[in-house]
Amino acid sequence: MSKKILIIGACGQIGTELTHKLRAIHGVENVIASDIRKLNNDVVNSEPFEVINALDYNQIEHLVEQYHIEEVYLMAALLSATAEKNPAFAWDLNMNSLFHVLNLAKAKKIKKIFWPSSIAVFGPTTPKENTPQYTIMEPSTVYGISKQSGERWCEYYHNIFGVDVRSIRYPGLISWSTPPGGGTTDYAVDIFHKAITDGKYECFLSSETKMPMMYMEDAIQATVDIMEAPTESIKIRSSYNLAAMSFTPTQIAAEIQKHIPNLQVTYKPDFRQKIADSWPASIDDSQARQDWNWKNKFNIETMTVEMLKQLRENVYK
Ligand code: AKB
Repeated sequence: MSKKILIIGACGQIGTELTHKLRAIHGVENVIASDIRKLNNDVVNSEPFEVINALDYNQIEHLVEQYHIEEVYLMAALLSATAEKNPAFAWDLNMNSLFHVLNLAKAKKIKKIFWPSSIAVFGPTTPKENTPQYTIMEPSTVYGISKQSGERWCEYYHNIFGVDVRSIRYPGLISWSTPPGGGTTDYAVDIFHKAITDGKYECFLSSETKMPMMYMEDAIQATVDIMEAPTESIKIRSSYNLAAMSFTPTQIAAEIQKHIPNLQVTYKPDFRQKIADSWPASIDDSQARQDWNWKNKFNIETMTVEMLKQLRENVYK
């Protein structure tokens, strides 16, 4: 019998593509998608889908028992920009959903957990270029503080209770099928949509703000790979640095202009500039490459070609 998997937050930017990928690998009936709301999309319509509140331990426990779940991917979270507007709720959601899942594993009701961390765990005092796996971490955002605390708890539950929890510090993720929501790196998705629909884009960050980014296909592959890796190769139980490319708004605009020469980009930084300024510009992910053979497939050129192709073929037909 194939193992049963529960994805919490399956309708979000990562959750949607992760659900498709895991269903392709394990079979649709073995991957239970869940979210706080029932959207009219493939993830929901292809079933199984359950409405669930990630803050309700009993609801999660009930689903785990009902479907004999072995693995949980906890993708529900408030991202950096939204979290700054609603700090108390962000802390509640980002921390307590994690505790619920960690406690289910501690009670031996599930066997394995995936929990996403972020480059937001780093802060203004962290070395900015080639940020090491182990370094100064003084996050200055609510989201970053929650991810940093979450990492500590993951490692603690692994060391003290033997919980098999695995995690990646995702950079900004670029995807065509589901929009991001409430992040600081979201401009790198918005710019593609606006390039196609309007031929112009007003960026909410300044032109030279360099941040680490990754195409969604790579991020999903990394997620599957870290979860499938043998236990002994997962040497870090807080969260792994992960990288693929780094660019500024000017650089991504120039890359898109190779295909849409008339694209015009203007810059009007808002409150998200301060968040971006506190994050690394590039990441050293050699530990993930060494421990579980992480390799990115996409760089800025190939990602741009793929984004424009997919958006034109599937979204703006
Ligand atoms: C955000 O911008 O908040 C996220 C992240 C880097 O974790 N995309």
